[in-house]
Amino acid sequence: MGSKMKLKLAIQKSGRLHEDSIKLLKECGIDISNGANKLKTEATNFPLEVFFLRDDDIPQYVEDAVADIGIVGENVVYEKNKSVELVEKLGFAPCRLSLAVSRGENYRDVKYLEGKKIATSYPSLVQKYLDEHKINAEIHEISGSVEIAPGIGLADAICDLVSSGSTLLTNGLKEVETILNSQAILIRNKKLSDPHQQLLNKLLFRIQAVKKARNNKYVLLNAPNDKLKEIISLLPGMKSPTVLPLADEGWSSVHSVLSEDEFWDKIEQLKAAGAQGILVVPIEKMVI
Ligand code: PRT
Ligand code: ZN
Repeated sequence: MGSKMKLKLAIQKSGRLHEDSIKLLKECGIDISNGANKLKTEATNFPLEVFFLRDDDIPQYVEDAVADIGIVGENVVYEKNKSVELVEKLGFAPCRLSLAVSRGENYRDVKYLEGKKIATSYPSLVQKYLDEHKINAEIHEISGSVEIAPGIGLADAICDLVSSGSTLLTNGLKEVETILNSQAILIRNKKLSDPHQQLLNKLLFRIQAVKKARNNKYVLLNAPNDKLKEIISLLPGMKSPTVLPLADEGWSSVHSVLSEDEFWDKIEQLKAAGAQGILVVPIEKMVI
């Protein structure tokens, strides 16, 4: 307790989640020195201690309260099935856990898998999926290079993470079922003390502001006054758009915020409605 109390965060030591985890902390205004071979480090401006671990070990560490919170892929959390709580989806490292078979196979539905051999690093998620679909198949657990298993006769199908799909493609495989959609998430120990929970709330407030900012853009445009009403009706803004008169009479400058998913549609509509000189600027933080 007191001023020395720190929140302990576990992140991946190296790999696909490492950089984005560090970047997120940075965008939350938290400075950590990231020494290459360090096991742990401390933030200089937030009561946070950061542990660098293999991603597979993070759920266990958080369950055991060696770390209070952790950043890890959903796929790992659900495969390990540890007793931890999801705090927040973080939006990076998106991928899916999918079943794939050789491209030449005549695959119709999951019944294809009955009596077959499936190679995977995710035996428990695959077993759960098979049980749900009442399929009996043999799971062959391997820790890496799962995608070569069908080609060398080790298995009839595989279940592995896919993002672009190019690994499947180059190995002559086709994706046939998705069993889980995954992204990086923040997890927490189930029994955090009140002071730890308060620190987590503080961190979470920042993370949410960063996430919102990433999903939104600040838009500035010029509008002829006779089209102003139509243009404003296209813009959501935080409350409502800001409208300022331009030196050029008959024109106004309009400022607003647009979310990433509706962005291109809106820009087209704004142009069609007579908007000119449209500027789009990234937002650093967004607190609503
Ligand atoms: O050393 P450590 O155990 O910590 O790391 P790791 O090697 O186990 O994990 P790492 O760094 O490879 O991945 C960490 C996390 O990133 C995973 O648990 C996922 O949550 C997430 N992630 C996102 C991915 C991918 N995308 C991904 N494409 N993890 C792995 N892949 C692999 C996949 O296994 C396959 O080999 O990439 C290949 C497929 O990619 P595409 O683009 O060809 O489809
Ligand atoms: Zn791992």
